[in-house]
Amino acid sequence: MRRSLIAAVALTALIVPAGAAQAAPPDTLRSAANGAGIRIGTAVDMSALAEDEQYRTLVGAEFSTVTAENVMKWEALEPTRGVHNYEPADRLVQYARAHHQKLRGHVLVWHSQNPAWLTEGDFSPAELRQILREHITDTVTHFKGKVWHWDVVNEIFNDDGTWRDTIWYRTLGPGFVADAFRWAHRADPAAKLYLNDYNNEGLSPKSDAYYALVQQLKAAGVPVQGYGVQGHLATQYGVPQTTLENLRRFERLGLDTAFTEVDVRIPLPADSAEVQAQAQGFTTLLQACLLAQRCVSYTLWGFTDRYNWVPGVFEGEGEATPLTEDYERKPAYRSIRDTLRLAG
Ligand code: 9MR
Repeated sequence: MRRSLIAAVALTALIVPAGAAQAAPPDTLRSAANGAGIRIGTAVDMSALAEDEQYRTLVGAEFSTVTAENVMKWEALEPTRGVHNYEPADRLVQYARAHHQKLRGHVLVWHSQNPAWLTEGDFSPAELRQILREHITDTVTHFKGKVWHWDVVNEIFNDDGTWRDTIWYRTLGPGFVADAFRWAHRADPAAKLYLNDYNNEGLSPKSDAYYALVQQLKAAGVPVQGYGVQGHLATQYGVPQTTLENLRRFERLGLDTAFTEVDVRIPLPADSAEVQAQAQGFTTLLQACLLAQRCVSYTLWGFTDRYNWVPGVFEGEGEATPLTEDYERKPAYRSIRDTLRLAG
């Protein structure tokens, strides 16, 4: 009796992500994801978390991992050179701990949302490399032990597989990627270090570029551990069909995989066919995660249309998340939940 109890506890510890089970109310994405053995996440808008009680409750109830939508980006962490503002990010760290959630760190090296002092600074290559090194070391050290995954480099390739022309590539050449992973690993050896991009779900020139890069990094002993697929879809473009095949080839190189920013935007006004297509978009990516061997998490880039980046960027498009502005569940919510349940 006692032995089987111990065995049951041990088994539960193996299949349920640690700390996730007790905090998951029934009939949530979180409880369904626990059963399926993956983490479910969302990007978090820190103003909404502070001001909107319903939002705050849902982040804790529905998700087992969180990502800062903006407050861990360089312009937020170091708006003035040498003056750091970790406070909003630290609030998310505390929230995540209180709700037994993992934290995805987003993002260390990107071409966007960098502080003006950096982009307008006219630094030499040696100075810029030193600045990047300090940024990565300081940031990863500050959050050491609190971050599950770091998105180390974000959106470094164009869709055709060529290097994106950024301040990093232009000034430092492609070697900044290996440097970034090495510096991050040195500062927190336990954090899993990820590449991250959009339009890299399926087999494509862009994902081929990542595949070749991972081969090179691995051959050089660079600590790269994850391939992050953002998963920003749009109903008018359909769903990439080769996602599972793509995840598997990265897993064969020894990487974990994760969906990091999933949403499915719709040209407005949305008709019912598009609402169904949206649900399908979410579940097709989720099924690829569930069928892959090492896909550890599926993160939504926001879970309610009340706070969402899409209308500000894509004119005439929106409603990209599984909950309405009033927190009502859409077909997408039910499809994600039911797909997770069936896998459990
Ligand atoms: O959702 C973020 C939005 O609030 C910011 O204004 C925007 C600035 O570029 O970044 C958005 O998040 C992006 C993420 O950091 C990286 N992948 C694309 C996301 C959507 O643009």
